[in-house]
Amino acid sequence: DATAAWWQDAVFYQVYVRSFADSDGDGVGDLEGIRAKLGYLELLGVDALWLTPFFRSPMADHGYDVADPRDVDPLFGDLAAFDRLVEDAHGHGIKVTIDLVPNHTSDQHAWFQAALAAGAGSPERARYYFRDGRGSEPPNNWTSVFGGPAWTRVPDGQWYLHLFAPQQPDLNWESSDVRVDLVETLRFWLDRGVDGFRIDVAHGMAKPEGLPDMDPAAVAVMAGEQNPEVVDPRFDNEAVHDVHRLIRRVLDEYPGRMAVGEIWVDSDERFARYVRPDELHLGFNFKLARADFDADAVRRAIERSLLAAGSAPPTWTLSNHDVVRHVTRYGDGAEGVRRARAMALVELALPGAVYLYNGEELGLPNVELPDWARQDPVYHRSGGAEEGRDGCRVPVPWEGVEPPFGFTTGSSTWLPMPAEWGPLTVEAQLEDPGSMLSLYRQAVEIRGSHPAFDGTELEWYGAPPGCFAFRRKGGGLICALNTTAAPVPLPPGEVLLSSAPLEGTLLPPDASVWLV
Ligand code: ISL
Repeated sequence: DATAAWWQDAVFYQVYVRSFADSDGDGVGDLEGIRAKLGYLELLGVDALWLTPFFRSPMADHGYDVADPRDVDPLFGDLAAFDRLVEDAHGHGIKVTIDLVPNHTSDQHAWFQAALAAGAGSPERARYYFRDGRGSEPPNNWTSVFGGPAWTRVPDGQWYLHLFAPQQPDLNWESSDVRVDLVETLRFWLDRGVDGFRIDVAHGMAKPEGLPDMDPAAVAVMAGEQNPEVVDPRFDNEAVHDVHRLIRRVLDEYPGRMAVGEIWVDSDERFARYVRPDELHLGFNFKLARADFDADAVRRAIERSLLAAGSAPPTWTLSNHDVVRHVTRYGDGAEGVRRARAMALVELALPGAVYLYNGEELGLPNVELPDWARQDPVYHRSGGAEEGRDGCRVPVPWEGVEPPFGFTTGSSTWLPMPAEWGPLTVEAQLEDPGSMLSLYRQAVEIRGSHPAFDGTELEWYGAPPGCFAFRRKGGGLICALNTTAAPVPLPPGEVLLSSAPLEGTLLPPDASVWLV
């Protein structure tokens, strides 16, 4: 459909900037590193990048604590490097979208420092949530998503709200300063040529009048889903939709730009409200990332994602920088890899926007890191009780036979890389037709060019237990998945691609196939 906007069926590639490619030898990925790999990204065939935060930050949450949203942190480069990256990416036919973190700032942001200095009742404090406590207790019983109370006391006795780490104070979206500043940030990057934004915690921002206590049953664990039975006053408040409408009004002044929200809202009806025509263009849901490798569970995740998208295109995510990589979720080792191959074809068969996470095209597993190497504040704040998210953030292996596998010209990397990753490098997989990388390249290519992928509606076929098959009504692509331990008959049709060698007319266990 030539009239469709580019993002409606795009393959996005999430670059976790710290971990993609390092150009200056400090062991941390950077913008020039990404620029040097644009040839690879073009070969992979992705339409657009999502860059995780590279803004000025003290890195208490690896950049999701932003001290200046309109500047590049020196760790990652500078504004000139960003401009070069956008220009070259566009030259390769790749769009660039960036992360926006509107729910909170860093505690090192000039506004928060001014608020600390200014004292109770000041306009400086009104940009955040500063409150008096209840006696010596916090103002309410809210907990932080990263564990512990959502309030921290400052020397003069007041408390400030942080739904994440104490270094991430929540902004008050009733403050006009906060709104005006967001518009300035949007324009700043739009004028530099970015094609869109990923909105962090898009279900956050607005807080209910009076900050009422939460029902402890609403406690959402990290990367958890809210309990649909109870209302969680911390998230999904009505006024958040005003913020999304504000963002949309600005974006609409710039043709072809888009925003996708990170939306952890369990109810499909409430989720759909974020992607109404005057709000976000797309919303991430995490249903595929949470489904076991089981045909019924995957089918349910697909059907619910379609419902939750409402009239917007759905989005699909198997992995990101907050969840255990899917090779590992599916059982690790050869089994995990087989299943990840099968799910790659399921994901890339679906209508809507696909978000790949850097390294998934190489079949990287989650890494079990030694305690000394762990960096995630989620791990440290829980005193080690929570695993943390470092295991999915280990740098990408590019070439060679030992760490740092071409990730950096230096000798060490911000998280250690496993010695056994030699066979997983881009170099090792590029020319191997049986590699995960070759499967992704073929699948992305076919998805983008074959008429069987036309149309957005799905139709489900009857399939043996533990299997499913759907057909894209417009173009006729059929995708079948077998999650059982025995081979099953293939649906009729001509095979376009399969995740594993087919056994005659049988689809092997842990495999999927595309037919037309
Ligand atoms: O709110 C949640 C559950 O209701 C969480 O899952 C939350 O949405 C999620 O942790 C938000 O993640 C994003 O914002 C964090 C950052 O640490 C993550 O890396 C980012 O993806 C704070 O900015």
